[in-house]
Amino acid sequence: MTSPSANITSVLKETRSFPPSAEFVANAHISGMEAYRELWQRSKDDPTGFWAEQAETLTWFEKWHTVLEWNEPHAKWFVGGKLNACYNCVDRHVLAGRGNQAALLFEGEPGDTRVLTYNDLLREVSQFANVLKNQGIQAGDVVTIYMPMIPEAVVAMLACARIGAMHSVVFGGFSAEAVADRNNDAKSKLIITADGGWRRGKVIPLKQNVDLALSKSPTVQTCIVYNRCNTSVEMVAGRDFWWHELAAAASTDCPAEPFDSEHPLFVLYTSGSTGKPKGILHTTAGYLLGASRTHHWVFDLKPTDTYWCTADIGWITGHSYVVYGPLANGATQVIYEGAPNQPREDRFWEIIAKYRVSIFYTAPTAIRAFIKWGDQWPKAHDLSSLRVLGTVGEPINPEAWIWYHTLIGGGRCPIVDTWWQTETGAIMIAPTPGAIATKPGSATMPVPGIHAEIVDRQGNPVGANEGGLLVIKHPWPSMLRTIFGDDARYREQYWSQIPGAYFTADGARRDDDGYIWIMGRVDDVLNVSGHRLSTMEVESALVQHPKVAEAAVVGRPDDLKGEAIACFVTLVSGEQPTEELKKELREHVVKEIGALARPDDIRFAELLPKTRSGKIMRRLLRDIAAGRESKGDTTTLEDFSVMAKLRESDE
Ligand code: 6R9
Repeated sequence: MTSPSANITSVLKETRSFPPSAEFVANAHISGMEAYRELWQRSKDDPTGFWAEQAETLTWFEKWHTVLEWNEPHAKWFVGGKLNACYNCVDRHVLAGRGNQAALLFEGEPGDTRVLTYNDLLREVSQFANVLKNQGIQAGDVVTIYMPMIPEAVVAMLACARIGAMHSVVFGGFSAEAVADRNNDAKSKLIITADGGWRRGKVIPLKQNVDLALSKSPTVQTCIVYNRCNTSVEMVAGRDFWWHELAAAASTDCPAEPFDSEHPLFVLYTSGSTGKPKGILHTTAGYLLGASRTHHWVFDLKPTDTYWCTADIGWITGHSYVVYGPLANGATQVIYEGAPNQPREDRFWEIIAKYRVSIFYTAPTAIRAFIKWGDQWPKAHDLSSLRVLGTVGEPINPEAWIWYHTLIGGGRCPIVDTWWQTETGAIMIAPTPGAIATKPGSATMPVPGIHAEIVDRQGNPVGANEGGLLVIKHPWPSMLRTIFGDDARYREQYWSQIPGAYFTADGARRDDDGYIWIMGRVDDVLNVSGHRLSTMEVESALVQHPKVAEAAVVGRPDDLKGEAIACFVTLVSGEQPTEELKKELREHVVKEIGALARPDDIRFAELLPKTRSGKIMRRLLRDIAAGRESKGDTTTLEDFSVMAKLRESDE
């Protein structure tokens, strides 16, 4: 881990403040600052009492007897309770007479559309749950989902939840190697995919990747393929089955079974500071409660809203704010399959106008791309239906915030900048928009139930405006329960760094008004276009190439992506540094991890800067990659000429 101060420099002084309109406040679920403070204080004074009240918003088959059993670092929430996450997301809305309400308004990239009501969702999910059962899937089994953003991806997740199987969703942009690694780590039994998915007018060949992955995934016995693009794929007899054929033979009746509150709901892999992604494990009741309550508070969802979160279900944002949060709350939401610039740069604005979207949730990296594409695109559309805008995934720079506020929000929509992590399961720090005035670039204050602090390495709170480490002081329902198959790593990474607190690995500061400003990771995790990627993952992909001796990977500031991937590579003796080889190495990383990890810069070096004890001095490499002078201490550097040579080796 680097020291926090290495990452936490140049803090922008941003003083503008944007209070919600009186009308917004009057109609908000949490209306006014007093109401927020009262609710938050109540949650701090009596966390279990507070969460027990909140848990009444879920539908239980059996009520819990103990709200929280906490044996640090292991939490059990709502012990003794029984429920079904899928029932909460689907059945209960149908039973309440809302079966004809649209749940999913699907827009495919080529322009095809479908509407699934809650009735439709119940039928499709029940039928597919029976398909899984017919393939021998039981409660506790792991099922991999590697699909495009189509309604069947949501159906597949909910079908797993219905029968108590854990899903492990792998983002469609990951490579076959990455799919195989995740299959093997989770010991997945079955994989659900599609022939392909549409992206920028082309078909991403998902099934082809699965074929490669399955040659290295001995635990996976079955593959179910949804026909999305009508492309020809190879079907292995006895292993591969068409979704539509299995579904046609399955009953649509599959009652939701009761599961314990702590029954595992899913595992989702994310990058940590080592080369091996971590399987973050979430369980049923606490996760569902966190996702649904934060969705209610932060997006201020009303029955009249049309909600759209642009995240892919391959990320935690897709899990919590496309599937579990909005569906538990009975939302009507848009899901869109493809790229924001297909066929043109106004696809998102066209969709917002077409469906009269009122709540829109996206990432700063997308906003920066929209800015680059030009104001004419949003200006050509009627965006007057919007009333709340959200961002997630990385810090949003004030310029992008103001553009979003003005061009997209017409100056009237609160922007909820939501800070959270795969591990936290749900939004932790964000404005409740009818209460907290927003400031561009600040995620503002913790949501009710969350006790966030900024501390030094010893765990002592730091003063106002001092940079420190962001920690969470009390367990919360949607927190990860462990790292799948590696509880020691769970304890070590999250609960051993700072005494008595969950360590987020983010730096932050609090200003004089008590607003929290997130300052980025303090570990070796990159944030590339809002995607988490560990420098070690890219390094280990590079050194797997036979011509590479050693590699060091660092982040370089990038206007569009937030961070770009800069690689320093030394070659085995006898190999020549050529442009061809750079290309080859880029493709090699794409093959090992996926296109999202494609290196931006590759520099060949004779040597990497190391300390006398042999540690690569990444801080210096970061300076070189960014084209900066190195200001910090270089006295521990073993060989000074290395730096001069590296500076000459410009990309
Ligand atoms: C939800 C999600 C988590 C990391 C997190 C932090 C960064 C997320 C942010 C933000 C500043 C925000 N991050 N939201 N930084 N402001 N609003 O993104 O989960 O993929 O696990 O990434 O992303 O560094 O630690 P995940």
